Amino acid sequence: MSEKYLITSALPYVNNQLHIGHLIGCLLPSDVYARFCRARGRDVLYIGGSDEHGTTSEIGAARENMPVEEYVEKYRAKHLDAVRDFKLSFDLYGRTHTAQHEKLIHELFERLDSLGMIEEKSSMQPYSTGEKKFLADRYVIGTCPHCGYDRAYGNECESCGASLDPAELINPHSAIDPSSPVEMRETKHLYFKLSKMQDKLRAWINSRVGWPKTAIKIANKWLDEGLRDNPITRDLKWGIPVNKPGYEDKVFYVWFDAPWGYVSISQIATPDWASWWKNPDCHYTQFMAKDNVSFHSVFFPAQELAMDDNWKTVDVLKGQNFLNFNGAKISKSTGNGIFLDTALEIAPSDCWRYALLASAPETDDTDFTMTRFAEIVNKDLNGLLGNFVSRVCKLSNKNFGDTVPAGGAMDEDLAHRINEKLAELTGCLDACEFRKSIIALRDIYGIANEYMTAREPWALVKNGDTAGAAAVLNECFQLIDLFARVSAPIIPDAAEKIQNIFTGAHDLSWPTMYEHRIANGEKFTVPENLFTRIELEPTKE
Ligand code: B3M
Ligand code: ZN
Repeated sequence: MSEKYLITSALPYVNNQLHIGHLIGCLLPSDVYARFCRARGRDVLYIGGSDEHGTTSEIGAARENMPVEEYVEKYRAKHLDAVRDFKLSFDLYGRTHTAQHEKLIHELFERLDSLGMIEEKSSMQPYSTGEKKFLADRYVIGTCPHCGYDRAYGNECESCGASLDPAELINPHSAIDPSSPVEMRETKHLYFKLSKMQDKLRAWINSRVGWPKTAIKIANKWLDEGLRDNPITRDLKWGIPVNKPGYEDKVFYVWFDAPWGYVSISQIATPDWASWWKNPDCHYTQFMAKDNVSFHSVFFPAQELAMDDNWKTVDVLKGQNFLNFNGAKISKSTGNGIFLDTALEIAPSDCWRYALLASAPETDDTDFTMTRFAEIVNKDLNGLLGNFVSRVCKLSNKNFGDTVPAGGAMDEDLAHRINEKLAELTGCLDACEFRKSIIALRDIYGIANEYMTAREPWALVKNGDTAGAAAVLNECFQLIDLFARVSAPIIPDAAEKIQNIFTGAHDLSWPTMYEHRIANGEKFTVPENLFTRIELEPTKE
């Protein structure tokens, strides 16, 4: 039986158009890894979807003056377009507002409650006297006591970055109804007894390998500060109703339900879901941006471990740093960044996939610019890959017709150099180190180009060494076949086009060694250019 690989990508909130930060933060690395694992014959379950609950949906819907359900549908449709257009190969791109998800959350809550892991506590919470209801922290607006900014939220000030408690705000009022003042009143909430999980979680974290430094640091910071019980209910209407008497007006906190979306979406994706989720031998990798790391490294596994029901916890957590654009944060409200609905007007998805992976913010926050984008596409994809394929096919077609010219034994020196890089590329993809993977992939393209430049098949033809020219071109066709296989996880469209050059059926399985698979005399077609150069207008630079 082949090995089981569970791969999840963080579930983006459906409150905005996705941008290149989402793509490189979780969607793209997870897709490349899933494709790579499948190409190696692993049994993959690759899950993503929309995070539909939480205040961001409720506030967004109020802002656009539409019912939350409609608002969620509107943005989910845009996200689904991006999933299709950027060739994200999810087994299911699901959602959290489903009956299945609600059923699961209710069962899990009951389980935690029965184990004594849930506690009811009273606390002072912001209450809108005009609207006569409790407000989530994010719904309270007032003046920041630290910097004086008058539109600070109850949980944080976006001007000075201070994290706030709503009771600290000066002149607090409701975000929805600014005429309504807010005061602190007593109310009860349910808490998950996270503090009880301190030792178990510490041991669990210490047993993880292959996490990026940033992710380990975040998890350890929480543990070092001492885990505190945290409230898992909220005074909201939109969300999963709390299945406990006395909590009819409340819903579960979005971060209590969202990570379990990976499970409920898996349950909808396949009746066989437990062979990943309840299987200790399954290998589980999660992808997310660093602001999601604490929830995935502390809160979610703490719940899983607390239940003691053999839930699969994450083996490798890949938390990316942030991608900036032109030196500033990507943001819909400031308009800074490239959004996925318009990115394809600039270049096809393969170009974004490759250039973003080459710029993956794996060790630090990274700046991305259009100049950088154009340079990468023009040099690597158009130059090293596209031109090579095109030159080999054209030169061969001109001198030998539409069949692959006869070759002989594999060039040993070439094979040695290629195999070295192939091992490097395989190791990097296995470790989900995407920037390094792109360097190794580019090196493979580069070695092939050097080979052709050194052997000069056009000069051999000219000098009458037809057999010599044929042998070199044959080797180049074998390299083209290799390109398709090793490029497929990263640039799937181009890989498919390259594969279609040949009339024989050659799978895109991951190669362990460079091999000759293309038969002498196999028919081929000269493809259209695989890539076009990106010429930037001066204003876009
Ligand atoms: N929706 C945060 C975000 O969109 C959150 C991730 C949930 S993953 C289970 O960045
Ligand atoms: Zn402030």
